[in-house]
Amino acid sequence: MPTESPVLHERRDGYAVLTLNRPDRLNAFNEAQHLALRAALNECAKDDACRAVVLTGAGRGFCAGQDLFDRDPTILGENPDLGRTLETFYNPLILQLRNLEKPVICAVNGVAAGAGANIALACDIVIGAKSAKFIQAFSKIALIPDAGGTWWLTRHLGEARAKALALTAHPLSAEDAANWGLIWRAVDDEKLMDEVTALAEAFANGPTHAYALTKKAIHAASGNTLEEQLQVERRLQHEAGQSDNYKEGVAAFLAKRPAVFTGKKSR
Ligand code: LHQ
Repeated sequence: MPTESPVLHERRDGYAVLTLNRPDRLNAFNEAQHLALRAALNECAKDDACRAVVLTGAGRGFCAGQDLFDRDPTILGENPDLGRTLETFYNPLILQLRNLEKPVICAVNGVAAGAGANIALACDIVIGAKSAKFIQAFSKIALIPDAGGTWWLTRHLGEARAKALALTAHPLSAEDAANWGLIWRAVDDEKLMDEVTALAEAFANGPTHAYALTKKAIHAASGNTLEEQLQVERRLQHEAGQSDNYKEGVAAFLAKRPAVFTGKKSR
C-alpha cells in the first residue's frame, strides 16, 4: 500500500496546488483520495492566504474516475449502491469545487475519464495538455455520466455532442475540447504547468472577492431570465463596489500604477 498521501497539497505564495496522487491507477478515486481532496479544499476555502487553487494529477494521467476495484460487484459479492457513492463523495466534491470562493484552475495533464473528466469540468478554468483526452467512459461499463457530466456536456456543447460523447465514449482530444468550448485552452504538454502557474500567480494577486462574486453571477445565469440576471448583477455589483479592492483598483488605474489587491472580503 502507498504510504504517500493520495492528494499532495503544496502551499505556494498566494495559491495552492493539489495533485491527485494515485498514479498507478491513473489517479482513480478511492475513498481515501476523496477524503484527502475534501480536506485540502476545505483548508483552501478557509485560508485567506490561499487565493487560487490548481488541481492536477501525478504521473501520466489526470484522473480515471472511480477506482473500479473499489466498486466491483464481483469483489463485493453484490451490486453496490452507486447513488449512495455519488451522494456521499462525488456530489459534495463537485459542489465544493464549484462554490469555492476563489478561482480553481484544472491542469489536465493526461487522460481524464469517467468522473475524472467531469471533476475537471467542475473547475472554473480548464487547461489541457494537448496529449490529454476527455472520455465519458461510463457507457463502457453500463453506467451514465455522473459528477455533473450530463449537465456540463449539455450546457457547454448542446444535446447533439453531449449524447454522442456519452453514448459512444469517444475520446475527445484537448484541442477539440477547446475548439468546442468545453474547456478554456489546450497547450503543448511541456508548457502546461508554466501556463497554469502564471495564471495562478495572477489570480493570487487579484481581487479575490470580486472573483467569487463573478463565479456566483455566472453560475446563476443559466437558470435566470435576462431580467432576473440583471437583478443578480445589480446586487453583486453593489457588493463589489463597496470593497476596498474596488477603491484600490480605480485609484491604481487613475494613477497609472499596478493595483495591489487583497484576498480579504473587505467590508
Ligand atoms: C484503473 C482505472 C479505474 C481502477 C485505470 N479504476 N484502475 C461514480 C460512482 C460510483 C461508482 C462508479 O463510477 C462512478 C463514476 C465513474 O468514474 S465510472 C467510470 C470509471 N472509469 C472508467 O471506466 C475508466 C477506466 N479506465 C480506462 O478506460 C482506461 O484506463 C483509460 C482510457 C482511462 C486509460 O487507458 P490506458 O492509457 O490504456 O491505461 P490503462 O487502462 O492501462 O490503465 C493504467 C492502469 O490504471 C491500469 O492498471 P495496471 O495495473 O494494469 O497497470 C488500470 O487498471 C488502472 N486504471 N483506470 N477507473
